[in-house]
Amino acid sequence: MLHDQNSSTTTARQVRGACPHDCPDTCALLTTVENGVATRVQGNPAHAQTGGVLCAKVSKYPERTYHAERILTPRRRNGPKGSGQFTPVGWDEALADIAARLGAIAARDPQAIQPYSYAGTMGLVQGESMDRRFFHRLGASLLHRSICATAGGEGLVHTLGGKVGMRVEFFAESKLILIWGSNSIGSNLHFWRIAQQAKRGGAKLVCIDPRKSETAEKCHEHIQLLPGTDAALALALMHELITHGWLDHDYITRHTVGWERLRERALQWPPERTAQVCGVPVEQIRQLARDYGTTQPAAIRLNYGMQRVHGGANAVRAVACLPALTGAWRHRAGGVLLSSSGQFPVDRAALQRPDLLAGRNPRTINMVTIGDDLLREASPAFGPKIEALVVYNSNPVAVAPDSSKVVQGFAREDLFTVVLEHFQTDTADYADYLLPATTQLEHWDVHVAYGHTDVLLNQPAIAPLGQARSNTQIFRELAARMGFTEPCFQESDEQLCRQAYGDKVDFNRLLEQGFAPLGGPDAPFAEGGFPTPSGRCEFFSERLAAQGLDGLPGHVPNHEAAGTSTQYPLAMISPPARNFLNSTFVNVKSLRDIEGRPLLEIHPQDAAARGIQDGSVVRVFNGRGSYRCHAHVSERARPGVVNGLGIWWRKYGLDGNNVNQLTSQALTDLGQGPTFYDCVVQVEARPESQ
Ligand SMILES: Nc1nc2c(c(=O)[nH]1)N[C@H]1C(S)=C(S)[C@@H](COP(=O)(O)OP(=O)(O)OC[C@H]3O[C@@H](n4cnc5c(=O)[nH]c(N)nc54)[C@H](O)[C@@H]3O)O[C@H]1N2
Ligand SMILES: Nc1nc2c(c(=O)[nH]1)N[C@H]1C(S)=C(S)[C@@H](COP(=O)(O)OP(=O)(O)OC[C@H]3O[C@@H](n4cnc5c(=O)[nH]c(N)nc54)[C@H](O)[C@@H]3O)O[C@H]1N2
Ligand code: SF4
Ligand SMILES: [Mo]
Repeated sequence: MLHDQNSSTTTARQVRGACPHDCPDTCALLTTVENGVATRVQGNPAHAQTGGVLCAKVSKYPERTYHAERILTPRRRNGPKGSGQFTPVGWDEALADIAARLGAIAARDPQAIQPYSYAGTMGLVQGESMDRRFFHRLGASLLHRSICATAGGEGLVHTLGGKVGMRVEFFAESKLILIWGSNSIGSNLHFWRIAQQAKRGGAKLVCIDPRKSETAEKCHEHIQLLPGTDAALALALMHELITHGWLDHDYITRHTVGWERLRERALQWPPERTAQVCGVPVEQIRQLARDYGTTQPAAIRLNYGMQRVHGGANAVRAVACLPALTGAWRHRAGGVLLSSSGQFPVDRAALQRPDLLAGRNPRTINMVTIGDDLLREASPAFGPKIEALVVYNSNPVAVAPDSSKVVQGFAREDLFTVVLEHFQTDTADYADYLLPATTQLEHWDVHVAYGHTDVLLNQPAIAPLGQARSNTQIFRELAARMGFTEPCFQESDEQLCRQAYGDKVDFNRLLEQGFAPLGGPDAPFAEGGFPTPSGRCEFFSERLAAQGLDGLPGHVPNHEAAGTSTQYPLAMISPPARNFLNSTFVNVKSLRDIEGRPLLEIHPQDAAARGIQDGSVVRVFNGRGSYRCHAHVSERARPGVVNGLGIWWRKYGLDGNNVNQLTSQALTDLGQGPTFYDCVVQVEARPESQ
């Protein structure tokens, strides 16, 4: 018999939580706990966005939590750097030594200490509270947390004014949905449920993606364009909207800026030119424009897959202009959604306490270029050499681009590395100290979402396993040992949860229900009111122009465009595998078994030209490195583009590496983001014995 969490008389109870993963859906969880053991993790049926359904990955959360390989005691390195050899050590000894080592570096220059974290948990408390306070107080270098979304984020800021857009639930009423740069079935499952509702209501679904993904094959139409050509496609759509008069002139006049200039730009992109650039049939572009220009309400679900290229921000800008041209925003089922996270009223200053910097202004390291930066010597421009790294909520050795540089950096004998983790990841292998962290079932947290607009609370379901401690607890204790006496280092996780939203969200409601909708208008920009400086949708951005940049969205070719190199004639993208979440879950056997082994999808024509058989071992290489894996000869890949699904742990690879051996540290047009999908390679048949 199951009882509510407030009942203490039974042995089985259900605890309300939130999925911590970097996924737009941020599901509400219900964890069944029997005799102190979490036996089942389910979707909370009371939460509309979750609808009682979780993805396959998080349904396996107990398997991950109670995994035999969980790190449950602190460990100290006892072999060469990177060997992954450790001996258990007590918490007191580990923390005292870490504090002493960091203290000695800080006495010379605290900027030689580098935090490195991302969204292993998206929780505001375990991800961006006590940790930030600690590093701010210390005066450590700051980190530009750019590895995912900064290009798209900047694109939105300079067009719509922020990470704002349609309410996801209203896509159900749309009559045309463009799923653009997103494999929703794999990485935004709960949006796909909504798109199915729309489909049943007669909506046409169009997928725009270089890969014939699980989602692309289930849409009515698939535009299989070359990577990094989305802005060109959006400009051609504008060209057709203009030449056919499919425009809402009233909306344009009242709620946009820069129309005349955008018009001139778009008229340079007739479908014939665009078809060449995008590598798709011209009629497909015309049809897409006709559909978009003549169907109301029309909605666009963008995802970050289309902004991991040189022109990622410009592409997002170009697409985000479309709904203002047709007046799609007038309908609650029209507009665009990339991320909703800008709508959450988080009190980050209270959580992160930047005031603890006390007037210091440390340098900022971009997490995308950690490979190069770990190898840099001290210089006036760079500042001190990085002497210590503290990694948590991230697995950079597997996920950061240009891995051979990253590995070389992590392998530095003179680098002191502390890793807070659940498992011995590729990054943990390089730790001097590996500290056991709690999972979402074992700690408090409070969440934003980027694919809906509900706040979620996560209450701990079980006690920490073994000697695991939460990130917050580890930073609290390090602070104490470093002599940081400010009262903010004593605050509990529950206090931090309450501070995140202050009085903006009813905490009692979160405690009782597990979630609380933010509210807000159904059709946010029906009457304009964009959060830009002009209050309008900015086709032309004065802010960009003032920086000497193009004020209009334009097609910015890839750093490494498909077909531009004879040596490396194929473009490679490396989108996520459905059963992993970035590099999380790769070590969960039931999920790894579904994915099988690291694969490179290659089109039958490209395979035949190279004598490559399905299932055989191939070598994929470019000037940065070489990676062997198995070929999957399949029309999931388009001609000229190969797909290296990610993100496998290096240690599961044939040669102990992964696809990031090939990706580059080059940055995007705005936001200094990564360009994982802007990469050229050559592929050759390579028998296993070689
Ligand atoms: N199962 C699963 N879910 C995930 C993740 C995961 O790893 N696995 N990752 C999470 C993370 S970190 C994020 S940021 C979110 C969003 O994650 P995204 O990385 O946006 O993931 P996808 O939705 O798979 O979108 C990627 C799609 O973009 C396509 N693509 C690649 N290059 C281009 C291009 O130039 N143009 C266009 N139009 N499409 C392109 C790829 O083929 C792929 O199908 O999802 C999250 N959800
Ligand atoms: N080639 C290629 N590379 C990519 C991408 C791609 O599409 N292709 N995608 C990029 C994108 S979009 C992203 S967002 C990044 C993601 O990169 P990361 O944010 O590094 O994501 P993960 O690989 O999932 O690693 C998160 C780690 O955090 C740990 N963790 C989870 N919860 C906690 C906790 O509470 N405490 C501590 N201490 N640890 C915890 C997990 O065990 C896991 O090992 O990768 C990027 N890299
Ligand atoms: S990973 Fe995404 S779909 Fe899966 S449970 Fe978490 S939020 Fe939901
Ligand atoms: Mo991401």
